[in-house]
Amino acid sequence: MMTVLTHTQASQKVDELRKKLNKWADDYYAKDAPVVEDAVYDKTYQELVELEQQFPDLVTADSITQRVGGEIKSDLSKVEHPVPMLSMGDVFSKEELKEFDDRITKLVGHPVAYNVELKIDGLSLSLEYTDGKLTRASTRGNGRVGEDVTANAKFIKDIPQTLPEPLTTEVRGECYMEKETFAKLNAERDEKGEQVFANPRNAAAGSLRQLDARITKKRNLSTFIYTWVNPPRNITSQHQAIDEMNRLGFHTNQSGQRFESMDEVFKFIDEYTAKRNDLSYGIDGIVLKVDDLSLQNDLGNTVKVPRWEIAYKFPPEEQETVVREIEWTVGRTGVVTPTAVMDPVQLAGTIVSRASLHNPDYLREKGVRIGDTVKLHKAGDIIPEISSVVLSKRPKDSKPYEIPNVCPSCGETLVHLQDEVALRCINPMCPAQVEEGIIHFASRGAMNIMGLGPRIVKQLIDKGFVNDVADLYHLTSEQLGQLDHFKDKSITNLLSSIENSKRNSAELLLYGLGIDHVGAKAARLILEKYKNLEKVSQLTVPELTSIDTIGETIAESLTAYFNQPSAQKLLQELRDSGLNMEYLGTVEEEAPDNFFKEKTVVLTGKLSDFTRSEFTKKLQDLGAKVTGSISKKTDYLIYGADAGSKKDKAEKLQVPMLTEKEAIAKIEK
Ligand code: 1X8
Repeated sequence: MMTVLTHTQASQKVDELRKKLNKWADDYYAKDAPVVEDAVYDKTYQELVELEQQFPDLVTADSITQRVGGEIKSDLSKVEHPVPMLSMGDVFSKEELKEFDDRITKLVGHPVAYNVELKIDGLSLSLEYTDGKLTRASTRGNGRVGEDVTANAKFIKDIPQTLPEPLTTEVRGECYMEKETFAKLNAERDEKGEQVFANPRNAAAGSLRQLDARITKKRNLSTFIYTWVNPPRNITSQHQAIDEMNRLGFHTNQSGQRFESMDEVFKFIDEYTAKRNDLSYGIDGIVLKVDDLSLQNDLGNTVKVPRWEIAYKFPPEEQETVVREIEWTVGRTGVVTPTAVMDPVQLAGTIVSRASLHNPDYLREKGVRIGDTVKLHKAGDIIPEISSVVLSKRPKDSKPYEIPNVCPSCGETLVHLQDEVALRCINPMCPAQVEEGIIHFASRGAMNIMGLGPRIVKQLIDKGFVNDVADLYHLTSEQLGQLDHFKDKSITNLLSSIENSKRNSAELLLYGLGIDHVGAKAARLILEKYKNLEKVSQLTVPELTSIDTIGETIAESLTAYFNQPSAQKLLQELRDSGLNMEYLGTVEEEAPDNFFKEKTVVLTGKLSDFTRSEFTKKLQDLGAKVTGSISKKTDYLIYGADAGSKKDKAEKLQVPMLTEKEAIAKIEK
């Protein structure tokens, strides 16, 4: 459906689309951390292209449609590409692919042969050789200027460092990470509590674009080389170029084929649409290239992309399956969360049988019923999510799903607290909550009791040894000896880690109590000010909110918690067991000497080189205090474009001012 927009509406819409796309492109290119699926990006981009075609006067030079790839923002040095690295036009259906072929046939005057290759899901890489030696490797960047990754490329095993002949030449291809390597890397990162990569492409980008090439070395990257920028004269076709590059020692993909008819091309597409999950590397489509190099040359480029090649992109991965059950689990704070349990299906490389339904509102909105066939996809390529119910497949006898009104663990009535979408069990003795609460208490960041993980906690509760966190401090080696596979060494280790935890600074204990809204940071701020946990347990809301950044929500939750006699009793038991109640102070790492150290700084206006939060973080790391409003205490105002009232106020108060560029110069000095 096409809606007709007025010029004003179109202008607003164009602005809105550009804003979104710029943000996404930045997440994708500069931070290697996409927030939307490619399909969503592509669809939004297409919408912008169409609007700009409809209203050509709205096209601006800086529109994202006028750029090749993303802008680059990184610490790696920049290199100019002798021949620009163009991106490629893309289509999403066989019809559009047929139109591409019709266009080519018409331009050339007769049907042509295509070399059809797999589109590798990685990042483009250029390799330059001088007299047969690898002298430069670079990423695409914005197409004209890329990033220098020469040092990194030395650590990619399948890139030849020297060629068998002293050629001075440039080849291009895709740098990628094998699916298995990616899975291992993410498992390791998860284990260490590091953020996992969203997909193999981001892992490859994050591993290649490293100032410290030793990191690249550890990541086991691979390449497929598919373009010869300046092939010798005897090479006259793309398929020959691939064969010859392979002979020179480059890793080339052997699945490509030369076809003379579109029917064969479509068969190839069907074959790989079915096979793509079985490959050891990710592909996101098929590339069609006019095989004859002199025809390629005749066809040339449009402003943005070559006329002689096009990518067909696979539809986003989606699967149908049947919902068999909706399971409810109780979290530490009593929030009860529904999960759909489905017949297992293969989805984008893994077998999936569960998807979170988040909360009752979400469940109602999706309208999922037991027995429903649903469409499943992966959000951010990783998290299984139900896209929709296939209503045409709903069983005749199906009934609307009824949200439970009692806790699946303790049977108490569930409630909606004011303004919350979540459903909660508010029974503090609820076994599921107790279990989650103890796991949290022992976790890293809280009391950090090594060896007290979920499996052990469950057994301790099931055997009746532990009913609350105070009981942990009465455990005996005789009791621990009754746990599965628990031997002498584990027993002494666990007992000594429990013993050691008694000496923790009190903010860890406060955080460990798992009071709703009282996170690690709030706990630290509160103890920093009031020093003693027993004192904290007696504080009033106004006393708590007098602390900068402690708001009503936290203060009310904390006072409500300690107003319960059971909480006071627990605290007393913990003290009687010898737990430290004092704030022992955390050792803050001191920032090195620099211009902004211990200065109070305000940011205003539109920044161009960083986001507001990046810039704030940078300044904080240098020991500056970044605040929101100008006062006489402000040392500097840093301003970007279109700065408004804050700049006026700073002028009035004669607060020194720096432009964004000046501030960056001071940081970098
Ligand atoms: C990008 C890619 C190309 C090929 C494979 N994978 C890619 N990601 C290929 O030519 N076989 S070409 C290309 C581009 O020109 N931007």
